[in-house]
Amino acid sequence: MKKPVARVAQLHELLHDHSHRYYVLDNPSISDAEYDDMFRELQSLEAQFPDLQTPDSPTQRVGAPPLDGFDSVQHAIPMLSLGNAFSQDELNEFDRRVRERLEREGDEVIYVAEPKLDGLAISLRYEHGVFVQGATRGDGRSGENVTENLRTIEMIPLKLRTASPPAVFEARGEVFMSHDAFKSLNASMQASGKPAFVNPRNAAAGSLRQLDSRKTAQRRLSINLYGLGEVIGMDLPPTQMDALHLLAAYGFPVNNDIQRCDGIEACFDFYQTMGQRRPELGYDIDGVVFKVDSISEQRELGFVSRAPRWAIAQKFPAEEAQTLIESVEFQVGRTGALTPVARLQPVFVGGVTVSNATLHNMDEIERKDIRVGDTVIVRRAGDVIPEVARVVKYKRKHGARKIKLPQHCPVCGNPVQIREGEVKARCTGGLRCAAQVREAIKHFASRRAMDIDGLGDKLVEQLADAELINSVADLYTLDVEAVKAMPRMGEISANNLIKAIDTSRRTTLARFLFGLGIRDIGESGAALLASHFGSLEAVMAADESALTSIDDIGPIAADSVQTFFANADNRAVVDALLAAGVEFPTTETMQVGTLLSGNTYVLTGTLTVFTRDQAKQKLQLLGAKVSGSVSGKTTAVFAGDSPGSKVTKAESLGVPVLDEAALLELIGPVE
Ligand code: D41
Repeated sequence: MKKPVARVAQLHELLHDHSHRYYVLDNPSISDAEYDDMFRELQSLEAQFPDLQTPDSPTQRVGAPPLDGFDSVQHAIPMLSLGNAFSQDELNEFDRRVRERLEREGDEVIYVAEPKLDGLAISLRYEHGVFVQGATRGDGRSGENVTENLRTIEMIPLKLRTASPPAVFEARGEVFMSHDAFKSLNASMQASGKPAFVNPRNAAAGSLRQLDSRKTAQRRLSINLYGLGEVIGMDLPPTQMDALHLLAAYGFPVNNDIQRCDGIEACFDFYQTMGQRRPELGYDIDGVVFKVDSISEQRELGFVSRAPRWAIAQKFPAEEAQTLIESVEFQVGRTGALTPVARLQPVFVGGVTVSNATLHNMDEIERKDIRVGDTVIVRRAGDVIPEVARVVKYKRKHGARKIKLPQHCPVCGNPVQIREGEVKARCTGGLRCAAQVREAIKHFASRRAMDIDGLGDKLVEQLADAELINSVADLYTLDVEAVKAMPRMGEISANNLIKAIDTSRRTTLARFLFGLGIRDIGESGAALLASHFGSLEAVMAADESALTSIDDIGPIAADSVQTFFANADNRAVVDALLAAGVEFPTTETMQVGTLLSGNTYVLTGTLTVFTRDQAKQKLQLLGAKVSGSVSGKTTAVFAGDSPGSKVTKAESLGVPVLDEAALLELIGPVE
């Protein structure tokens, strides 16, 4: 057996190496399970010998406590900005100036061509090979200290891959979000009723700005490095291409499409090729960057007003077009959010005809000073909804009208409200707003809520179109005849649906509360309310202090609960549901909050008798807390098959680890 010190060092080496192979080279050589085993071994050694836990340990990516704000960081060497070229002429002009200054009018300059990633510029600082600080570019002189957030990006090495690191090494690059990561992030934002990000760049910026690095860790950010900042204790590479190779050798991800181009013609070819390949890259680029390859030539050229004379960005033509705003309407979404949408004179932008464009919210309208009748620039970026980029002010006519937020919902007439600290206006109509009701019914019927088998989104739309359902309560008035009249509905499916609706009457208070679709109350919030209050009446009667006395229910969620039940329409729907026979078994309310209150459990691994969700619900019903992470406060960990690192953590903290049989004994089988 190796000494712990030696084994920890060896595990660092192995884990760094394998995570580099996996995330940077995209070429793993061991299985995830083997990786996890080593990771757990390291965690348990670190738990045994806390002195051996260092900031560059692979276990230290996530877990730093949330911050109150970001400190400002002075860049040792300013992060320069980039000049732009918008045409081939401007690019040729750049090349001419470079050759003139270098007194090389006769020959071609060697450039390096790089895709221009559409993200956020950042700097990563390593001291003696260890990652010590990460910062945003900010204004170029100083940015924000986002070290803990950057640390969670697996592509970033916590340690340089070299035996003899320089005293200081600063790498610079761009943090961005792939289209895949962006789509799945927005899907989950929308699923939990939060506004989606407008584009991957905003999503990347928002993710890097999280005060709680654990949130950043869930965001799947990417990074590419393209330059050096302060370097002390080693010779600088002689060319940009060498610098990129050095970055790659040190373990950093470097963009695959970077190319050396001899002369400006080759640069222009690169620009055109990248323009064509742009849709299939899987991430946004907004142009290409050309840099003089030779560092000594870069020095000779120097910079003017913070932009180097030796580099230029050639931007892709924006997919923009001019048109007229004919009117503005407010669309009502699932949570009642009102989104102003401009109806446009149809215009061709980036390959499609656009006749609607989002104005996002009232703040954006104000900021851009958009009015009805204005001539505007419409922008389309990738597969994002078209937006109004700006107003062509000199074309503004006398009659241009300011856009006013309606006081009442355009669909249901209930008052519109903007909550303090929020930008989105919302319809307060809740379950009685026709626009919200369809989404509400879909949510009510969904698997994790009332679990009505066979009632999919499409059928909800059809039933609502036929005006058979105007609220969730109407579901319980449906009969076979009515359902059978829907397109492609047979006798059997109709019968099955009615049966499924009938079955859903017997539910749990947690599912019912979740199914109501109260803002800010997700599945676990609903379970907490149910187990804490035990009855619907008690939840409806709860005041702010009663609600916020529950761990994990903050003032915003508490306000949402009160606002929901204060609405007479919502209360009428709840009454109608109860009158239709929706009920919660008494066993639930009797046991709640007593048997296991004060205990906190962690579930890990695959369970066989029930799913982890079922076990979690049951534990919560019995008054226990169920947490995602093991700490000294954990009562016990229940581990199913192939459990993760939580078991090691529990063992190192002396928290009991029990099996599924013990869990079954504690909470009984699922009914
Ligand atoms: O991909 C990029 N967004 C990118 C940005 C790049 N590939 N190279 C860059 N090079 C520079 C200089 C030449 C000044 C070192 C840049 C940027 N700057 C840059 N990004 C944001 C501001 C400047």
